[in-house]
This record gives sequence, C-alpha cells and structure tokens, in this order.
Amino acid sequence: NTKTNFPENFLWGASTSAYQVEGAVLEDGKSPSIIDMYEHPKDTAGFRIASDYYHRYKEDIQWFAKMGLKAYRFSIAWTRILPEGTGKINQPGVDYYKNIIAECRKYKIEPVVTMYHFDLPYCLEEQGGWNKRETVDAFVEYARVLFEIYGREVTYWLTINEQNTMILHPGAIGLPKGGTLPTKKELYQQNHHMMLAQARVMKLFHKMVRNGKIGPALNLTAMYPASCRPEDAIAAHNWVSIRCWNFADVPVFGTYHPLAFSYMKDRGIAPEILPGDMEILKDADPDFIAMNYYSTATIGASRNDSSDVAARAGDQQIMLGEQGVYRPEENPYVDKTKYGWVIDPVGFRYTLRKVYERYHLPILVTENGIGAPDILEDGKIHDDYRIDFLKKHLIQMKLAIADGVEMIGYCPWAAIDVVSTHQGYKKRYGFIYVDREEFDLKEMKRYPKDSFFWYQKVIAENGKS
Ligand code: BGP
Repeated sequence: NTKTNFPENFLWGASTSAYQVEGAVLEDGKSPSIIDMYEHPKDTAGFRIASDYYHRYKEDIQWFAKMGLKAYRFSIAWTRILPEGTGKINQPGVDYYKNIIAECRKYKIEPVVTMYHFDLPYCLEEQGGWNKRETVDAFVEYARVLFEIYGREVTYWLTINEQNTMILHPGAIGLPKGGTLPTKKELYQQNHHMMLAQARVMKLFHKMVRNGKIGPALNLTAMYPASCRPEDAIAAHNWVSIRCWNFADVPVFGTYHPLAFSYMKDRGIAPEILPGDMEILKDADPDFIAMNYYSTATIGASRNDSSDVAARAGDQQIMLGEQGVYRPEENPYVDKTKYGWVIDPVGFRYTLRKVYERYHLPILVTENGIGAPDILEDGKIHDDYRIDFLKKHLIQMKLAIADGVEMIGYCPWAAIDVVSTHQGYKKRYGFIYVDREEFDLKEMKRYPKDSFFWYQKVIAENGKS
C-alpha cells in the first residue's frame, strides 16, 4: 500500500550533536569532554571550532526554520552544564541551551534533546568514567538538573546516543592518550553501568516531566545471512542479538538478551551484576525507540581464524567481525557510499519492521544520511546523490508505515555540515553547507544545498510523493 500518508503531526526534523557542531570547546565555563582530550586522525578538522554553531546558532536555526523543520534534534554538552561532572551548575551553559530551545520554539520547531552524545566530562573519565558506579550517580544528577531546567520546555528526550557504538567500537570516538582502549570485559561492565544510569534517569524523568517522552537512541540495523547455509543464519542471528537487540532489550524488557548474555558469560566478559541491579533495569520503561540507521549488515559463519576480524565489508566499523562468532560478508545487491558504507533503503524498511515487531514502541528516526565531499560552486551545492539517498529512504519509510510501523518522525543526519567522527570536514552530511575546508576556516558562510530545497518541499507537502 503506497497510498498511506505520513501522520498529521509527523516530526520532519534533522539532527546535530554538540561536539560536532558547536566548537567553543572551552568557552563560557565549559570543561573538556573526552572528545576534547582524545586523539583523532591528524589529517582531519578538529572539534575546537567545528561549525562555529556556538556563536551562530541564531542564524542556523533561522535556516532550519526556512527549510520548514518541524523538529530539531541536538545534544546538550554535559560539560557546559556541570563542568565538574557533578555539583556546580554553569549558568552560561544553562542559558545557552535555553536560548536554543527558545529559538526553536520561536519558529515552532520541536526540540528533541539528546542528553549524552559521546562526550563524557573528562574529569569523570579521569576518575574511572563508566567503569565506576559513581558515574551512574553523576549521570542521574546531570539528568535531574536538565529535567528541572528544561523539563517544561522540551517534550522529546533521548538518553544516550549509540551506546552500542561506544561499547562495541570504543575507538570510534577517538583514542585515549597512549592509545589503550578498554578490554571487552571492562566495556561490558561500562555498558551495565550505562544501562543502570539510563534506567534510573528514565524513572526520574517520568516522575519529573509529566507529559514528556523519553527513549534510548541506538544504532539499529537489520542483517542478512550471507547465504541460506544454516551456519550463516546462526551467525547472522548472533550478530543482530549482540549488536542490536542486547542494547534495546535492557531498557524495554528489563533483561539482557539471553543469547547475548550467554555470549558474554562464555567469554568471561559478562558484567558484575549486584543485588538490586536487575530491579533497577526493570524501571526504565521508554516511551519510544530512537534509532540511527545508515546501513545493513550481511553476516556469514565464522571461519574461526583471524580473517573473521580482518574481513571488513565496507568501511563501517559497525561491521567488524569476531572470531568464532560471525564475520562480515559483501552483499552483491547493494551499493556503497564513497566511504564504503552500504546504501540500503529497503533495509531501512526491513529494520523499521524488525524494531517495531520486537518492541511495539513508536519509532523516532534520529539519524540517517549520506556522507560526501560536497562541492561549492558559484554559491551552490548540487548534492543530487543526497536527494536520491534520502528520497529512496523516505519511500521505504512510507512503506514501513503502511506495513503498520508506528512512527513519530524522521531526523536525518545532519541539519547542517558538522565535523564527521572519522573524516573531519572532508565528509559532509548537512542540508546546509558550511564554507570551510579541513584546516582553512574561511568565513564559514552558510549556503543551502540543493537537498535543502528538496527537503523543504517534502516537509511542506508532508512527504507526498
Ligand atoms: C553516528 C553518530 C553521529 C555521526 C554519524 C556519522 O554513529 O551518532 O555522531 O558521526 O554516525 O558518522 P561519521 O561522522 O563517522 O561519518
């Protein structure tokens, strides 16, 4: 049924995250986050200035309004609100996000707030970060401050962005000084602590923010077995359980995914669970699932040698294999971006179906998009590849709605050009071009891309196609 329309109040939005867009990393009382202290590829733009949105948010939100956005997803930097991680509140930081929310409201743009997008305060990291239960308390304290200050003005809240990326691919957000990443055992312990933090925060939210809605924001992706060989099907099931469901089952069902838990136990990497923890996890009760979708995975049976890990189908870290568990395989039926990420619009519909079927919760898509080295020519950016990518995904999203999937909205990545996690400014995602090169800041003038005008029309017509 292609006649189904998008719901009346569908949130047509777009996303950014604080560290990738704001810059001003030590301004107005902000302290460094782990992002500011970690090592990043030397040949890419850093985050110190990013898109200079910290100083230009009024102009940028005006652009968003021009595009017709109904929602804008952004993250709050913990280090602007509580520079010491806990305790003293930094008023300029508080005011900054109040102003952003006020600007959104001025243009009737629904703010969608991510509380934590990879940028743990560095001072907490120095005290052990998520290895420590104290960080659970710190996150709850931070959340209480946010709900008190912004709870009446913001309806949609996201707890933690891509917890699964942080745990499964810890190097994705940079390398700690000295380059040593946590062990798997430590990572699953950190994961458990984040789960506890998230559950306590959701419970607190439902007490403090009466009409608000809160959800986890995970990178969710359907998978295909590489063939109809039964061993491939088992491996693919391993992959999706460990990579996706294990992270959403905990907030929704209050339990770890059984298969993923056996995997952790068998390898001696299961977290220490203290008495009372499982009761806390049962308190989470999210109102919706927020989902970042870029690609699908194709998974085959492990060959039980080191080639499982080396076999990288595409450049997406998300696809790394694990010896004895699964290996990524090439999918001959899908295209890839210039950066090797699988392009799979039909997989988007499939993922939406799978997520809805499993959790029966409305879905807000909080990221989806194509990274490309856009070119500015005579004040224009002809990003037809982006229009093509997004158009195909919209068609599939509409079909998913016709399939019965309940959807709140769609916030592609990104509202404006931001610093990419791995490729700096070489790889752009925005609807609005920021005129800077990797290391040449120029004037950072903003230009609407062709995709800006395309999306403007999509929104004006509520996705009619
Ligand atoms: C997601 C992150 C975003 C963004 C996006 C694109 O995992 O939540 O913050 O970075 O991926 O990734 P990249 O910038 O590496 O292309």
